[in-house]
Amino acid sequence: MADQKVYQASTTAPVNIAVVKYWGKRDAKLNLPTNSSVSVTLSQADLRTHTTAACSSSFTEDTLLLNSSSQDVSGPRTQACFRELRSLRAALEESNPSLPKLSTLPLRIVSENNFPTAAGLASSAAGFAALVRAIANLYELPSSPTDLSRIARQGSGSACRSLFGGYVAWQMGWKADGSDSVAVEIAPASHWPTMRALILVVSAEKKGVSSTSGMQITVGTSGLFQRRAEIVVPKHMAEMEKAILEKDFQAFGKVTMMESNSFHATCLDTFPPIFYLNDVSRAAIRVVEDINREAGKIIAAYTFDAGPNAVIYYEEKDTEAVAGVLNGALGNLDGWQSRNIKAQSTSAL
Ligand code: 2P0
Repeated sequence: MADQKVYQASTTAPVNIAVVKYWGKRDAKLNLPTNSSVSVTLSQADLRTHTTAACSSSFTEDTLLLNSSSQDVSGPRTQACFRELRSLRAALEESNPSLPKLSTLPLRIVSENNFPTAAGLASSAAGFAALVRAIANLYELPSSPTDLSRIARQGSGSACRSLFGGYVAWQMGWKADGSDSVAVEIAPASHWPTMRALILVVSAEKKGVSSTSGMQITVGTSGLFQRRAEIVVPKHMAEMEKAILEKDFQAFGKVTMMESNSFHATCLDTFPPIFYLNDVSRAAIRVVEDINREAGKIIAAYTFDAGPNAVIYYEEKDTEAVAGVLNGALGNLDGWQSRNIKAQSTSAL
């Protein structure tokens, strides 16, 4: 009788929120971006995907269960991740014939998010990062997080940044095969332990225009976009890395807000225009501006992704002046808090 043993490994990957935004692909198949980006990883205590990867000759086909619901694995992104990881395992098996032949066995992937779906957070980043690392652990691959980021990027661009905690850069790279388009750590979360994030849930509805299609319409139609990719982002990348290394919140906050504004300006400059911010989002921006005016310096920084929900960064010492005021102005705390880079959720609906 054939070996029907079930081999398995588990891991977690965190949610990341970009402070220099990825928007635009130069190669849609390999998910190669038109600009580099930087993200802050939120604490895994409350915001992470937990994934178990198993393989066995007793399984009949590759399967993926996300929050107990069966997902299609036949798409090119998931297939690219499976293919790359299997080929790395096959190379290991070839060089060490005593290893079990896992590379040919069907995979069973089970994933759970521990953050409320209602938070409206994009989960594809944590999802693909956890999927790739769980299979790499199952296959006992000697790959570094940066090696794995090259694979996770093919699942979803922003996923490459969730292979690290803390402050992470995705270097766009220049090569056509994408081998240099990888994530690297700028600093671990412990480098700036007082950083906090507040998530304002403006709407938990699914976004109207997906990131994948929205960014390609921007690339094809926006005149602002080219200037952003060639001039604005390289400047913001340098300023952001310096601000993080120097723990300079003034600089960090200014670049974070200008980046968000630049990204949403190119969305508006897309034809037809893409509107991700709504009236509540704009109200949140005004409250942050009031907070900073009152403080006489930048103590709060907003950023918005491909949807109306706000993420507000601030330092722990300013919790009352930032989170307290925002909660008072925009709604009731509905919250979850986490440890390192704290996340609180509040509903502004
Ligand atoms: C980011 N976003 O840097 C930017 C900011 C949204 C706005 O990465 O097509 O879901 O899977 O590579 O990674 C959303 O894009 O797109 C995103 P795909 P992804 O976080």
